[in-house]
Amino acid sequence: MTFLSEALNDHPKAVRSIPLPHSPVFRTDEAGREIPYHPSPVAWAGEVLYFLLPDRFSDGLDHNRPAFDHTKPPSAARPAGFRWDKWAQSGGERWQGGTLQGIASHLDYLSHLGVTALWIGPIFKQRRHTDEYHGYAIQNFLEVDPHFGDRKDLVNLVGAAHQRGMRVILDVVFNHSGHNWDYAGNVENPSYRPWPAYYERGPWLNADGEHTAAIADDPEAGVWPQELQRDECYTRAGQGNLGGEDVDDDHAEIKRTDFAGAFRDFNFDDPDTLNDITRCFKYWIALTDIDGMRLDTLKHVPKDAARNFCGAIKEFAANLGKDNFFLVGEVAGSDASAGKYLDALELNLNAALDIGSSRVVLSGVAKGLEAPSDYFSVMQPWNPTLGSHRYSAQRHVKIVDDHDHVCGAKVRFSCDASNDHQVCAATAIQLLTLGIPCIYYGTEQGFAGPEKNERQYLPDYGNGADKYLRETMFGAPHPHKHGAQGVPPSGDGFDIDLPGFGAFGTAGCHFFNQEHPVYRRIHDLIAIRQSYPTLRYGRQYARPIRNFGAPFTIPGSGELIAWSRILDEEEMLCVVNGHGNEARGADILVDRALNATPGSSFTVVANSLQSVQGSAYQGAHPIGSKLAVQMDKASGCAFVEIRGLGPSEVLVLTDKPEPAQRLQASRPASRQTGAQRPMRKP
Ligand SMILES: [Ca+2]
Repeated sequence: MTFLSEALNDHPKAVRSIPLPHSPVFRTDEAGREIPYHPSPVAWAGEVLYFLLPDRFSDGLDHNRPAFDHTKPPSAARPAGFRWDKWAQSGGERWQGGTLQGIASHLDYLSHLGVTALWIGPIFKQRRHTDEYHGYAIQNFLEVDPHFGDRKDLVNLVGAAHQRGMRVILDVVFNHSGHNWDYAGNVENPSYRPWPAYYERGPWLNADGEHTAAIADDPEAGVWPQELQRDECYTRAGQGNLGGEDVDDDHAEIKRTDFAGAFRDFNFDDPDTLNDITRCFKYWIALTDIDGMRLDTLKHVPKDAARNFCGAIKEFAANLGKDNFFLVGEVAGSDASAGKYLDALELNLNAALDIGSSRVVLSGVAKGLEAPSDYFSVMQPWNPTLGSHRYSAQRHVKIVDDHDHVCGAKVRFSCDASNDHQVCAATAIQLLTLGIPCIYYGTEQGFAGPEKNERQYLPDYGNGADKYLRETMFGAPHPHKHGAQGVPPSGDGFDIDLPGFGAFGTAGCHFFNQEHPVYRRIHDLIAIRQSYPTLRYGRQYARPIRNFGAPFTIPGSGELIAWSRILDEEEMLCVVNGHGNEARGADILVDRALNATPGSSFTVVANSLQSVQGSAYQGAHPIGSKLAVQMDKASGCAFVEIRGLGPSEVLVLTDKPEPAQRLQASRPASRQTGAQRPMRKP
């Protein structure tokens, strides 16, 4: 018997008594053959991540609903009697109904887009009486939340993803638990007590959120597994300030405070607590065969505890045959804090999410509001010496949008964008510069948020509410009822007084449209990234441009954004029009040493407008066209002439045009069968 077959139907109450495997055998098939755990990729720098919130992605029933027609105003897709305030209430306060089976039902949609790894928001069990649809308030660390399905659904989802060449990264929380108890005197959030002071724990919360002295054997009361029911597991320092940058002090307020929402901080001065919580997450690796984890709120975990957690997880995974198990950390607040954790945890942590100022700068550059040099200077420290690009390319997961926007306004990139595909300019920078790209669900459908004239009905719009980053893809007609009344399977009722939280203020229509112009552009940009190692592993150089014979310089905002990736003897030139309303052109500097031979040229291998228009494309620089490398006699610079690139459009060129078969040969077999629109060849 394998661990999987024994554990799938078990509901453990204690984590120490689970006989975790140390064998690389995941399961045995019907014939008794041993099937190994899924191996790790050689390099995560070659992956394309896609982040989704399981409550907001799909309930598996969207094939029964109409697709949203993006060529018509969203008002055409609003149910009768629609009210913005009720739509906003639905999005902020209710589970919408997404499931693990729903995610599985759209793996082909994701595979066709080019996604190679799914990052799934937390799927662990939340308190029944609350509506913590985001999943970051765990009540039972060894159960799947019933809103999402069960552990068999999760195992099946990971297996189905692996069959398509996709990996799965689970979002895990080990800084805190949910709001599972109150402080002595029935106080929910006492003010912060600095180290070493703390409070006494008060009553547990039962299934209805009422106080109870004992958990007894009630799986809905308090917290599970039982090892986490000891008082010493919790810091019990009350509610303090989550901000500040004293990330080096393991007893600083930002490490010890409960998290917003009365989520109780774990006390890692107690070594058993770290061992027990680590073992909970080893269990999920063994059970589900996942490929990596995204570590929530890592900045609030002491660095020693974080290093030990990551080391223990990596050792456990390596024993199962996952020798490059992926761990990416959320270190909120600043790029400097993220760098400190990367340095302190060394190779126990693969990467940090770029959610600090670099995310905001990337958006500004892509919208033509900031100079390209602002973004390339963010990456400059990654590339101080030849070879450091290899380090940087795998240590940063790049974000355009996510579910939190801990820095910047809490609205998606496409909100107030200049055109319907401007997000592709940002995604191109994300996909084609150093680092691991991560696309947030809905980006490929141009999710934006309510229009200006609609925001008057949304009193908390732009006011720090996360919900406007968390619309549903699947078009729930209605959300679940509040609390326990809405928990499947016994209380799977829907609240017909509220509309579902569909994108653009809609309900009842889905957004899985593979012909959407943003989806088609991103599809082709991912395909070109995956076809050329140079775009994944090459060195990176911001490229100066010039117009009308002026000196070459890195331009200001709203001009062409250009950079080269160089791998061995190949140079690839990436060009994005940073202007959202006007076409742009320029001479762009290229590498003279690589392209000095008379007759050298660059060949266009991706053209984002052609991705949408196909054979009808009549614009400049079609795929397959060549640009001669020219020499500027005065400066000695080599350059190419780019002209007439449309607003927010993207070009990719190479000086080593390859035989067409290279594009197919470099793509996994499963991707070829999933692709409905063949890659256009140079
Ligand atoms: Ca903490």
